[in-house]
Amino acid sequence: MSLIAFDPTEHPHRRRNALNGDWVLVSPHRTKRPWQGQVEKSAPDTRPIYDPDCYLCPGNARAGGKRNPHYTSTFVFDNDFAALLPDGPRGEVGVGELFRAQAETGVCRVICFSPRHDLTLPEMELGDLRRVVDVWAQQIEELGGRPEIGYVQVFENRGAIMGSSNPHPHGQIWANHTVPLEPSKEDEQQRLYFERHGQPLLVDYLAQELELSERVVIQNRHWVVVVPYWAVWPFEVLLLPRRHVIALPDLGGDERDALADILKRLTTRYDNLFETSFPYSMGWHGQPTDGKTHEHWQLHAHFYPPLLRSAAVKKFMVGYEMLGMPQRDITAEQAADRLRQMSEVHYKEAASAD
Ligand code: H2U
Ligand code: ZN
Repeated sequence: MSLIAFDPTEHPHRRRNALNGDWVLVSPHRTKRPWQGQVEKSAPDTRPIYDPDCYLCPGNARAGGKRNPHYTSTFVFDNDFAALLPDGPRGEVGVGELFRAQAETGVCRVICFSPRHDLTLPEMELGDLRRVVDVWAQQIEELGGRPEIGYVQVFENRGAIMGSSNPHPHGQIWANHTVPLEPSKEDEQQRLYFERHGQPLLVDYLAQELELSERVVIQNRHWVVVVPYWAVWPFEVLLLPRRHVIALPDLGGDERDALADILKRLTTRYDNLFETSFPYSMGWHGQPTDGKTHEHWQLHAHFYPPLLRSAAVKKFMVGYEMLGMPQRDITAEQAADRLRQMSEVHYKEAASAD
């Protein structure tokens, strides 16, 4: 046994994700090792306002053959290559205990955030971002209101390295009968915490993060962005409402405006980090849509960006992470500090003002 006191800024340790019960290995000493990899500059982003070959631009034909309307704001359509189908049979087959399968049904949709092919969330106007928030809420309400839909997952894949098929600003919705793995793990942890403390886990968590303030990145009147204590991805963040909100459709008008503001500020900081269109997968988690009220739930969004040191250096979940557990070198506190130092003027705008 070492006689030196444990210092989480120096010594390898593991942190527990209170929200899903997983653990992450943190190795702060490794950020001191020299980096000799190549640092590449990303190619400048020179997309046109309208691309005649884009499947998502207004008026264009999609891959499935249908044609988009000449939309001027947001546009939602059923995914032409949906992973879930609405009218399937229900049932379970099992050959003994080891070979089980359950039929799954659902709906997949695509949301175009803007008719403009060249924009990304940080480059959109606040009023247009507010419309995206309203569409998210309206879709969760509509799909979640169906008796056969138990969970509505809203998400965005941004950037080719996250598997986004198209640079046109868009997100997705997958709504299915059962609650998917990640929200169901969060449901369990939040339920257990609520049973023990009579308070939602994330409401208590945010109060403590605000008090400590070392992992808080930005905040406004209704929202706070933190790098969670248990972050796995280098610049992962959790976006939380200040008030107890169970589901996104419950947000009031002023909360939605404030959400547009914090989304723009966060994604601008992300882009400024490596002067690149910062890739990530983001998504919303709120209560299941089984018609019951789940008081233990607190609405939140996760942002999982893979970039580590530059536009070219990505974190991969390989080796020990696949076989053992996730691991990070830069600590959550260091990442929050880097994000706090970023400007809220988008680098492209700053360059054009020069
Ligand atoms: P991603 O960029 O996150 O992969 O989302 C794009 C989705 O859009 C993808 O699921 C769908 C793909 O199936 N899509 C259509 O439904 N129609 C098209 O014409 C192109 C892409
Ligand atoms: Zn387009």
